[in-house]
Amino acid sequence: MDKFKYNKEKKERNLIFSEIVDQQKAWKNSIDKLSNIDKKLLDVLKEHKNFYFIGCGSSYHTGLIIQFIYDLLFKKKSICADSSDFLFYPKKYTISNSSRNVFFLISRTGETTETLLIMDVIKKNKGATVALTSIPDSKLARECDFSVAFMDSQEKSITATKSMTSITIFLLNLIFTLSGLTIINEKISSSIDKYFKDFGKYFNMIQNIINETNFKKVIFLGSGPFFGVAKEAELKVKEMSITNTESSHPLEFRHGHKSILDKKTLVVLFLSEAGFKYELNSAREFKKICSKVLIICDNKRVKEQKYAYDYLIDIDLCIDELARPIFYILFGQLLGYHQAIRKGINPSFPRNLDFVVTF
Ligand code: F1P
Repeated sequence: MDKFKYNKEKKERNLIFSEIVDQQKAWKNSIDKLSNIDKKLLDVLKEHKNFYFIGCGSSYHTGLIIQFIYDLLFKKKSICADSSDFLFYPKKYTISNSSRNVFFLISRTGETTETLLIMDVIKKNKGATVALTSIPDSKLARECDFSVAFMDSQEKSITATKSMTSITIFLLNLIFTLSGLTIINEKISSSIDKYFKDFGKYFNMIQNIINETNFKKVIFLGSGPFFGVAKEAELKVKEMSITNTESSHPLEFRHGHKSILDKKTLVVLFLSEAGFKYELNSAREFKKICSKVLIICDNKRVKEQKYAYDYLIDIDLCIDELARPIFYILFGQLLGYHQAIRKGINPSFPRNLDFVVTF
């Protein structure tokens, strides 16, 4: 069978479906990793002066989410870069030459060329390197000072799903621990089973949305910590279903970009608390331009704002805004999955892509 084609008749569940469902177990194992972290690494992390989050593709999006939350909680600047930009412009990104720098190098495969190449650049700086990868014997894991391996998040699909969210939830827990907000970690852990109990509901809701309209474009909007979620959803739907996607901050999208909206466009808003009122008003505008609007939120007040959406998913966890991003990422994965199935494309093996991105 042509691995790029999805055989609807067989109604087989392809690889990536099981990897998406596996996230419930993988997230718990990820959180456990933090409680069993190498004592030497924990001391380095506690004594850190500057954090750097560097990676490519979905791994870069993890860095965007974590950087925003870290900077807000610690009231200081961390650095997030995609590996190629750090490689070409290291001076722009290295904020200080301190032995207390910590470079988190994020790579599901641990073999991505540009992420490996920056090791030489980083060695010219002081500081510790930490590999976050699903492959424990990868080149990156071998070359870094420390390595955290998310082995049960190893994937066979080219499209990264559970590997990205497992690393993200680990870093989220780490940041909340270092900032003394362990109560948020407890809420995250206690929410996982409740959240995945609704997986079937979410799976069917997204399937119905995708089957109702033959969307030609999907726009993902998110402010603050949700911008990285929007970028990840943009990539997942693009690579899984070969559909045109974009990501933006919600109000920024009104500055010219909204010209592309039409009846065949789905706008997905990952709603924040900070921008609540204005983001809903923007959604209302996009709905008026006859695009379909899906709002993902964790806020009961949204339901009555019927002018702002066509579809609403309230994850109903009543969780701190800074913990929500990890619970929003699934919806980009499910949109990509169902859009691919609708188009007869196998979401596990997108065309043009390789599992390991090397030169
Ligand atoms: C992983 C990655 C994925 C992306 C695509 C290509 O790179 O970029 O994030 O979705 O599947 O590979 P890495 O994390 O292994 O460096």
